[in-house]
Amino acid sequence: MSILRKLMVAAALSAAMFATAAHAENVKIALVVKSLGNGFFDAANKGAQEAAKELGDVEVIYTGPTKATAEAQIEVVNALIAQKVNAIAISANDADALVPALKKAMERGITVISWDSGVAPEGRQMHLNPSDTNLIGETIVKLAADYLPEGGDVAILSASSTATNQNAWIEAAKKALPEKFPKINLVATVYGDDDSAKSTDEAKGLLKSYPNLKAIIAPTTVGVVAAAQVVTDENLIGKVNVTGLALPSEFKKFIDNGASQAVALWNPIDLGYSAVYLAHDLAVKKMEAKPGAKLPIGRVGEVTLDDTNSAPMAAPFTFDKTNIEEFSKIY
Ligand code: RAM
Repeated sequence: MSILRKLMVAAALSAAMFATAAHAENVKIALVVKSLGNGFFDAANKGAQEAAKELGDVEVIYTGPTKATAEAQIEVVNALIAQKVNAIAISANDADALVPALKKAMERGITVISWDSGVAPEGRQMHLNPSDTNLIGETIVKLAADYLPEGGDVAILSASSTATNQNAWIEAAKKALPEKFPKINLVATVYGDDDSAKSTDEAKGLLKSYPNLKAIIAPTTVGVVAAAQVVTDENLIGKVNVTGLALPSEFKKFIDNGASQAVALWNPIDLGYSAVYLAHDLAVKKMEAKPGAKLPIGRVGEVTLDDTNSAPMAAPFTFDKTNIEEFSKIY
């Protein structure tokens, strides 16, 4: 072999080795959730892992604190910065408190998006809403109103008092009440922090304080299960209807026993899938998140960013006794 040829072979070999090494270096995307141990986020992680497989060069790090607080999430974000992940996709426990830590991440070249529960625009490149905020707000009240033809007192059992998503939905619900549901009387809003024990206590408190309560609306998959269990245990089935946003696999038994007539939710697997897809495209393909931008989300379709760089994924579905069985097998 001539010297030139030897050199060429060596160059080709080292290029091939370099290519393999580069390929082995996966893009690390952290899917940061409000808290671990929540079935909704576990379902989102399923979709996230699916997106990682499909994209091929992605490793999804599923992480979050044990309690749904902003302070605990800040620690998680700082650890991810130290770990030099490529992207952070966060469902935030507070719109503002996370901003400094996420800004630091962006300054270090980390792509940051929020999904499910948003961060203020200065702390992220874009936000993926599950569905249109006004539509969710209206849906959760309608779910109660549909079964209260005479109207009556209802209360909201939310997640944490700083949760961006629940606060936005509650605000939208309150806006819809006087005009679209004038016979529905919202008597209280309480917070169970997406913690089963606290949500149970808060649901019990509502039933004690408001003996005429006709419905509990819980726009959280953790709170809605706790409230339905309390209504079941206190023999109030038929008197108090529990509704809100629920994961069919966790909630089917309460549709079956009559503690609830109907609940709603979007597909959480698709939401986790879409969040990873977007984080990947911004980090790797260098797509730009700007108002009007159309960004693909794989098999789920496409989103168009509004002037706050936010976009909804899809409309929520309603689950009742006719279809919850089928959905409970999926998520
Ligand atoms: C809980 C969380 C999550 C919310 C769902 C509906 O699991 O609060 O953020 O989107 O409920």
